[in-house]
Amino acid sequence: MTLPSGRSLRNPQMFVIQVETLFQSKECTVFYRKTNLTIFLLILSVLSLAVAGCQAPAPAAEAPSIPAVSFTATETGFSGPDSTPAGWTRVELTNQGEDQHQAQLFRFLEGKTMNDLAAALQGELTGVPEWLASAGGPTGVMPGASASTMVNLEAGDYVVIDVIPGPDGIPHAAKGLIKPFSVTAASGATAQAPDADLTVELVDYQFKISDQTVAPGDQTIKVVNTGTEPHELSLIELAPGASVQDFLAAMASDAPAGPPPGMPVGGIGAIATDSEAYFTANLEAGKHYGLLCFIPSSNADGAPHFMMGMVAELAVEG
Ligand SMILES: [Cu+2]
Repeated sequence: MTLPSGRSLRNPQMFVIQVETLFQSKECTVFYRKTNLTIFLLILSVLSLAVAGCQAPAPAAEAPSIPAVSFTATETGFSGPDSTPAGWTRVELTNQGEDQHQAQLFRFLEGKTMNDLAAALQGELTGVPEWLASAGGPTGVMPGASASTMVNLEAGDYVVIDVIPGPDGIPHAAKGLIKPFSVTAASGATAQAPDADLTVELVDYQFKISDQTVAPGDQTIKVVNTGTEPHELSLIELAPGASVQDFLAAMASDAPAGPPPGMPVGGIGAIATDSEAYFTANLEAGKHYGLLCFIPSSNADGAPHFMMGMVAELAVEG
């Protein structure tokens, strides 16, 4: 047993912490926190205890950081990996196209496949089919931008899809933004969920926000679906003085021409009932943001949830 090479003893407390992580046993560490004068002897005694067979359990492996899978969208398709191991995963989307894009993940249930999805997309969809589990992913990613979300992926067969309509009203999926993806069983320790600065609960049909105001800067937002339908959170940076209702009015088909008073700045695609996901938003001081859910409701002939009340606003301090 030797001291780790290159370690200085000028900061004994620091070294003790390192020793503690080497020998994670309460019996072995209980005498550590002594004064500087005795520290060296203590370290020696601890090391000799360890050499003498102190039954330290194997050090608890530090939870690994969240691994990333990165997709790139153009107007004709997605590029990116074909699979990833299960567990908490940072799903990133870089938009190299000319229109707004998303990378929505769905897991196939009931043995359904890409062929079933292709057939369903030919018909009139009034909601997410029950054989697709909504698994989140970045949404509302503008040209030239990137966004990431953190989702806890279960093993299975997935599709990465962009159902946002283009300027011609045709969903991007029909232009090629649809890609099979698989999640394999995890081997070894998996990452833990991140810490959140703000929690947004998705219910039928409302956003419940843990705080009505939030600090500026990078904020990690936890999104939990406690409703009975899949829900999403599309984050809109509102123009100064504009409300989220002003933004919605400008999106209506009979609205006067001109840019809407707000811009999508990310969020998280649809997640299933009783699931949670996270995304990081860079919020500007003093600005207001709109929260919208565009998911069509199977209970209302496909009416988007924002028309049923899934609209909220968040103010940033400063
Ligand atoms: Cu919704």
